[in-house]
Amino acid sequence: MRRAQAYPEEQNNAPRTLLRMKKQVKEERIAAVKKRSSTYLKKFTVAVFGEARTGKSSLIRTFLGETFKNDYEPTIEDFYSKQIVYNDKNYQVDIIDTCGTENFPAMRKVDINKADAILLVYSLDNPRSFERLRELREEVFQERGIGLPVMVVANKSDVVIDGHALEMKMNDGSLVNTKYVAEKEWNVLWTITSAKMAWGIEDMVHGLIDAFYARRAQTLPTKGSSWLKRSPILNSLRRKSK
Ligand SMILES: Nc1nc2c(ncn2[C@@H]2O[C@H](COP(=O)(O)OP(=O)(O)OP(=O)(O)O)[C@@H](O)[C@H]2O)c(=O)[nH]1
Ligand SMILES: [Mg+2]
Repeated sequence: MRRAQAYPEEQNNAPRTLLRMKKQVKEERIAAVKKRSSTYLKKFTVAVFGEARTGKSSLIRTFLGETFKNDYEPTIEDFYSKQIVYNDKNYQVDIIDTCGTENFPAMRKVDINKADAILLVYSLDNPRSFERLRELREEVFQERGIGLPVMVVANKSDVVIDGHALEMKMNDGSLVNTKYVAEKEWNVLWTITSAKMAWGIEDMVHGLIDAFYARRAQTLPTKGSSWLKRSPILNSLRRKSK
């Protein structure tokens, strides 16, 4: 009986075809993992503090895509959530809006401990609102140390007439450059916004996310350290924070 014989070319191509198939399967697997990690929703919680009427709720509303309101309604405490895509990653940004009219230190402590990042808002037409941030920043540092990104937000930039607006006259009569004080003395981030004109709000949130991941990558041990090699959880955290 005659047996079907493979042609010599087919015999030679068989290992190559197998290799190609293996490569294809591997590529499909990598693509699936990449897709899964980009659709994975990272939760990011921001707590917003500052004096009454500085525009905390207005900033949040503008971030959520709502229309700006001229009328004022004091906040007790509110929670908001929005999903955003930033640098090909999906985030669920949870925001804690706090009360500026009353001082609730116990509530603030709880909020600080829930947060991945803090916004400290002052209004460019109210120097006292900037002075108040000094104490708030101190509370945050005492509670969470330097590991938590803090951003000072100069809101109501639409009411500012000239470039000297960042220099505010304080109660003691001194002229203070608020950006300089925030960045150099308090060691925090600083940004400028207008909730009314929807200026700078995306940059504010993106800046906080960047700072959060930069800090997290810094606080994790370096790749070469021996105990890290034994820690798959820390390794995967490092990969996620990139
Ligand atoms: N011109 C201008 N007005 C603003 C801006 N942001 C807020 N306001 C106004 O400032 C007032 C206070 O705004 P809110 O957002 O309620 O202030 P808040 O900081 O949440 O106040 P509390 O909830 O009491 O702590 C309102 O009348 C707003 O319309 C802004 O960027 N520009
Ligand atoms: Mg409010």
